[in-house]
Amino acid sequence: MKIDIVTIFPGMVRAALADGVVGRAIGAGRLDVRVHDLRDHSTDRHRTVDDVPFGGGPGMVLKPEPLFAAVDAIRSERGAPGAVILTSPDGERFSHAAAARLSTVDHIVVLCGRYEGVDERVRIGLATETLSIGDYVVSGGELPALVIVDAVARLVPGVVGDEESVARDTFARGLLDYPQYTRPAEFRGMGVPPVLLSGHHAEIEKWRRREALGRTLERRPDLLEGASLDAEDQKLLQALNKEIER
Ligand code: JFH
Repeated sequence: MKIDIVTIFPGMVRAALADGVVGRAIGAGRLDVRVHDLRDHSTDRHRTVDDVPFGGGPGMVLKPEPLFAAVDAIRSERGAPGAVILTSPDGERFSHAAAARLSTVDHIVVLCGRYEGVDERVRIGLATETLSIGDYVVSGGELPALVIVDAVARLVPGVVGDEESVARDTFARGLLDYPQYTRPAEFRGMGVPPVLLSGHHAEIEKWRRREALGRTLERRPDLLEGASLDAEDQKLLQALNKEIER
């Protein structure tokens, strides 16, 4: 998969992509990621990429010309992308489903805004979709772009070494995780649920399912609306509901 990221902070974006699962996938040639400095596509000697908003108001706005020029250059060097993503607080909410869809696109471009945002003509004439990572405001599009790239890249076959954990994420979507423990079996007076030390795999699976359902019921009951639960889960959930009522 080819990924191009356009930013005024290429160092920040490159540093974030250098380590971890994504960094390794880039090193192994499974992901072909390029980070582009937006200022390289400015045309004045000050490398200007922003200007004051028409109509007045606070802050600066990213000019359209450097962003269009950057994507033109990407198109001629790398071919036509299947998606051009703009990140913005007023975009459509990014989700695991959106990550799964984007993981099937063979070339994506992500545009990182800054300041108070980006000239609207970028959204209209350049971006194919505008995505938000959640209902809070961060200072620019770089962190949202990195979140999106990481979530998408994990779903590209071969990027995460352990394909089972990716499959489990997809399978468990709709439920929160069960609690995890590792050694030592006792730490600062806190133990580990005995079932996890018992070696009874069927019992362990049952306990984990119950914990996952219980946590979801308590913390994210909204997720249970869309979850597909078998008869066993329904029974567990009924019991957990009664426990909460008490
Ligand atoms: C970004 C930024 C302040 C002003 C809400 C009402 C007024 C933008 C580019 C995405 C998510 C972002 C994000 C993405 C791209 C950019 C900073 C500051 C305002 C905010 C707009 C610039 C922020 N999910 N959160 N933040 N900024 N607005």
